[in-house]
Amino acid sequence: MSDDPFPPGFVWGAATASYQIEGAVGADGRGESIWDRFAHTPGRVADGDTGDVACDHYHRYREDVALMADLGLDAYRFSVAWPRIVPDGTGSVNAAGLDFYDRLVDELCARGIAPHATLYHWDLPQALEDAGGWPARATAEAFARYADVVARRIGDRTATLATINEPWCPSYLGYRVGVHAPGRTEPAASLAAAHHLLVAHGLAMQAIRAAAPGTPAGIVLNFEPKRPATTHPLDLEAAIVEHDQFNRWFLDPVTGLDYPEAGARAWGWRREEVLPGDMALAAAPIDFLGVNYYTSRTVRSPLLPPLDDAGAPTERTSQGWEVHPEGLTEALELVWSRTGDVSLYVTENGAAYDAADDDRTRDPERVSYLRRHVEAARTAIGRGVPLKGFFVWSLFDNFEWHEGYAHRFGIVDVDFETQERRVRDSGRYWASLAAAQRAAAA
Ligand code: IFM
Repeated sequence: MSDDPFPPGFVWGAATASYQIEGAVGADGRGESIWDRFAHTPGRVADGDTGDVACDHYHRYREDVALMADLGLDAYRFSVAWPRIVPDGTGSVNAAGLDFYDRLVDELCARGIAPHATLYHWDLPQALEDAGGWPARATAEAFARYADVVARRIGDRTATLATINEPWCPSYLGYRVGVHAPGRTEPAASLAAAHHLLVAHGLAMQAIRAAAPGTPAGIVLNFEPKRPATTHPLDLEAAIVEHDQFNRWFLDPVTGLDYPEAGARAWGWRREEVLPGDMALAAAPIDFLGVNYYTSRTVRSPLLPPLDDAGAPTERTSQGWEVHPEGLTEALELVWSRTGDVSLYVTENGAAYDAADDDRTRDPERVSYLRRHVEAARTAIGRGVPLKGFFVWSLFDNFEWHEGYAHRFGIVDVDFETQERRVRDSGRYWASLAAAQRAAAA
């Protein structure tokens, strides 16, 4: 591995999201979110887990920021819970909710940690879902108002503001496959949701520009390079369709291109919800694009007999996700091909591994995973990618959506009985990497 320093000013951070860590779901006027409803519906989340308490970060944010300072993080990426700010999605603004993020941002700034806020990391107010959810255009309009409120309050102190995190997940997993909230399995609604998430992004960009003109604003997308299983033309075709539907579906419109053709054709999409002006809205100029990367996927055409890959020597995390560090370089180069000089961040990268019974802070696999992905990011920079920072997912073990608390992503171990936090070896690795890189750049 190379010892070359990353570019001066490169940001080393850690990321979390509101519903995954905050808990305090009934505190201070917060409204119900689709994840509250979903998690409390029997059979939806493994072991009946919910985010009711999670890491109790809402009450412990001061200690948590102190821990970030101990780790020497340059930056912290968090998300704002929409139902804390506008509890029913469209009605009055909840001052106590805004106050919480105001205090959090102040605490971070006081400790010299740059706050990077995301406005939507999937906790839609339930009242908006009851009115149609993301398949309804009105949800995008409600989001713009919420973006304005948040940007006005904290945008003066945030290092960046991202509109939406991984729109593929709420649209595809939430409305097509139904494993995420709101648990709907409606293909047409899923495509409408995907489009309205981009409309919401565009409207929110306008709101942020007006309310916090000096704050870099952008969006966060997830990427998963697709490899055809064989050179059979049907495998090649299947990989292209998945690449379009996953990697290009949001990236292309955000960067001024149309929805990718092969993916749209395979979905039989009729574009009925695309109104004049929408594509220009989706392509609002951005200051940065966040890249979330975890894994790559080998694609086999459903028209060919399945391949028996049992026993293949593929390295996987405890969730079964393939470990493929080169895929991060590929994802960054793909994005760069569309974004040019726009700043990129790795806004999420990390892995779930089971904690050892004897010592929950020993996590050699996670250290190795992170080291190799940091190298992959370095390779991308060497090829010219304007990468400005790297946020590990996640600062804490947390609520991993429909998989509950079974999978641990934290560089800090959380005991969910006692709320004790203990820094793992990966946390120490991240701290020493950040410190060494800062020293080298000084
Ligand atoms: O936990 C999630 C996060 O909320 C979004 N990106 C992927 C992570 C791991 O699954």
